[in-house]
Amino acid sequence: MKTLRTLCLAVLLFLGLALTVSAQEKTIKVLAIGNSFSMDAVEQNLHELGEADGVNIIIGDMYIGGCSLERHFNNSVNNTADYQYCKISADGKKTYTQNVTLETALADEQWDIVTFQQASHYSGQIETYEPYLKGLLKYVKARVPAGTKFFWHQTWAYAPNVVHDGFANYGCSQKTMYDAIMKVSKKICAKYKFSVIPVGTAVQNLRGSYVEENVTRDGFHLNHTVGRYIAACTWYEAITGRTVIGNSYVTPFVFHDQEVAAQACAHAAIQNPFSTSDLGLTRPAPNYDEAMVPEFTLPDALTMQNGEKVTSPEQWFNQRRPELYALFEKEMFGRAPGKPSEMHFKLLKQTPDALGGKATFKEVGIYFNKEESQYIRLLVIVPNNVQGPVPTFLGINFAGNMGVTLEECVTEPERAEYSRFGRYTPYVRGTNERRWPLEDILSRGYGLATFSRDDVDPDWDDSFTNGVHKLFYKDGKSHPEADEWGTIAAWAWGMSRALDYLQTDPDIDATKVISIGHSRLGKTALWAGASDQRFAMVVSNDSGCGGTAISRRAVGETLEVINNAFPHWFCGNFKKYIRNENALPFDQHELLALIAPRPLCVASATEDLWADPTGEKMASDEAEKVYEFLGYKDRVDYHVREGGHDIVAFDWKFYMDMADKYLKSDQAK
Ligand code: GTR
Repeated sequence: MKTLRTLCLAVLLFLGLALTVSAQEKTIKVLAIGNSFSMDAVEQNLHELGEADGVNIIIGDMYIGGCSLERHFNNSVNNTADYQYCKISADGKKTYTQNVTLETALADEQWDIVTFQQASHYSGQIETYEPYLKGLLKYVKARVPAGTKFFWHQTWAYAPNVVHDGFANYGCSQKTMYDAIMKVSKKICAKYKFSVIPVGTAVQNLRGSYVEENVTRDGFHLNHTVGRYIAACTWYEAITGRTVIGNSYVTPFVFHDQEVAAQACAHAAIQNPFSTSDLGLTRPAPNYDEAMVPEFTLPDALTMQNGEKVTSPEQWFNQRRPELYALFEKEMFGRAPGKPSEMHFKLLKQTPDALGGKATFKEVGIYFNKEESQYIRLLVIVPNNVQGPVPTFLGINFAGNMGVTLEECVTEPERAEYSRFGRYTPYVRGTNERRWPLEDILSRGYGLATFSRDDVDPDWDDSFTNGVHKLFYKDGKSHPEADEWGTIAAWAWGMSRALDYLQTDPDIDATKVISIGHSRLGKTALWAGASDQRFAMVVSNDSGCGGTAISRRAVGETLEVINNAFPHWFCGNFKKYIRNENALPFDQHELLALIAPRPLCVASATEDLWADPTGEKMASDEAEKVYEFLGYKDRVDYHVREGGHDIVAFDWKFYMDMADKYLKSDQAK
């Protein structure tokens, strides 16, 4: 597979060089008559790609949100001053002018190229084009130099779970939408002799690569990282005739693997604009063969970075632990802010006689700001037959609070509420019930608190525009820095905010709250436990790569695969370790050691090879050595269940036994 990929890149590089040789250095002036899709494509990266390649690009973008050809045409007829005009001048300076007419923008420069496009949801519907495009083109032609060329900006298909009414035009199918856009853009280009800027195909090529669906921020707009980058790459090749492959412009927050894929996919789209190309840029096949595990030396948890041995528990707690924690924070998960000063809680709903009278269900709003625009809806469930505050499991859920139980009283979010998440898959009541054996939990005297990961940060690479991150941007920034929090750190931060609330709830014994999670949320439970020592115990179920599996083994899921498939989970710095695990200043056993001396449960499943059970066991054994060094025996419990990737009552029994042992007596203190 690797060889195939190298071969593909070599061929592409050759084609690219062939173009480069014949290209002339010059200034190109391009005006887009567009909407938010042209904003995604030309208002960043494009000028910089040119600069890195010796081409000066002057850019104008005429923007009205969602603007269709019909509206552009009407604006031309009425000379309507409705546009935001973004201008990027020769020196790269960007200015925005409001209330501009098409006439003004067309007269602003001697444009070499003017581009047209249709509103994305109409792009594949030919009946929406005329007579508007014809009229608009006529209007533009009368106002630009005779030599001006006209290009068609091909828009792209939506993500499968987009919240956009226009997706229904294509039966809510990405493939149908893509095919329709291709058919129509081909027709339009032939009819008007437009050159095409095939961003729709470039994006679709990218979706077929290891970048997968990590292209849009809300299902239709491109994310600010690789999404916008590939659009600019495509524009660059289309308007300059020069290759983008190997272009040295490094855009912030797009990492090397993404750059390589984006350049190759844009380049292939130029060669083949109306259908996708298979570039062989797929995920590498996983290794499950012990004989193929690379040789490595595990970093010793009990040796300081300067080589000094840790000789006492004090030295662990005062020096080594803080040092290790800081390394994980900086290189893997990213630094999170503290408790927001405007945070407040509200009891939204209380059902005292749920589950046939066995439990009280509460839903609590944990609001992060005064405006209450961002909040966790925490579901708190406590047994009714127990006197006084109860020890409680706190874990994030995958499928919404209503997915945890069939109990009707749990609120179903309205569509508007989902919309704040952007893309969504509607929750289904009780869909994950088997993962939360409520009757067992309650009958053993435990409470359960849970919330949806969407509340803190929806789980896709939206370039940190839709979750809590935006509440904390300072100094004009709009993206976390390389050492600042990714999505897992944000979820863990959310766990701490939920614990802040639990500390105020008289039904909960907040000194006995257990951080629990399965899979990606098991990684989260570990980081929450490492970052917040108020958690009395930690449970990591089938957490695998980036959780309890040793990264250096590279069995099943690797750092290469996880960072490409989920670029948002870890911080920017973590990308340095892709195919470079030996450079990591730690490995995952040391993350587990950060939990010490609090009780820790780790679980694997026999068929969950993707999570590398052997590596998970190795990490817990290694972590146990630290516990023993600190004087605590039997506080790391590892079990492996028959079966696949899941968390079921069988696993919970281990967790509750462990909690009974340590939290129901006073040994945890
Ligand atoms: C997989 C991912 C794993 C694991 C899992 C999950 O696709 O590769 O790291 O976290 O998802 O969360 O279910």
